[in-house]
Amino acid sequence: MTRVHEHKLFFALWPDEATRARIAGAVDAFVRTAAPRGRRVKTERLHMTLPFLGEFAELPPALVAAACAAAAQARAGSFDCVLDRFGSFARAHVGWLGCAEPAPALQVLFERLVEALRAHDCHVARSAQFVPHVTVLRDIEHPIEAAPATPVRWPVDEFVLIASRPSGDYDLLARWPLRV
Ligand code: 2AM
Repeated sequence: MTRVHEHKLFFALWPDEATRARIAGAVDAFVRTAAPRGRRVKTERLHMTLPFLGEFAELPPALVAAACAAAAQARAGSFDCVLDRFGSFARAHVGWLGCAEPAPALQVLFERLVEALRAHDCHVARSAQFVPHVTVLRDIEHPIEAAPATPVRWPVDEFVLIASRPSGDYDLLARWPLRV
């Protein structure tokens, strides 16, 4: 079957190399002990999804432009994101590393982006249920019982707009610094 909507557009937090390596290390340790079934997300693609703008047969240039204009207006400060627990979204068959207590500034960033996107007539998928997480496993067979992880401190000072290609590769279209 041919999949048509293979280009995705979404905002995200994009870890620096050191944070990326620490997340991968935490996943190594978790996989060694919990041995969950599933496909590991490649280290170079690990990210935290912020507002998701949709899936498309072709990326709409007008939407990309509107998303960039909205992002430029969304003011929020930098913060530390602490990733310290594993969990899963069983229905989506994904395992993740998330936050026991998400930084309030992360929620603020998400809400400011959603507000700015709406002001630019951009539809945001599932905007009411932001559960901060980094997906680390796909196609898991069973739910992962919530488990603490050795905390990974992720200093966050920017957010990015990503387009994913049919190949699964990500293009970083633009980045914005976090400052109030
Ligand atoms: P995830 O972070 O839980 O894996 C690119 O596909 C990113 O967008 C993924 O990281 C994925 O979530 C998220 N995503 C995919 N489809 C989505 C949808 N319909 N609504 C919200 N987020 C979605």
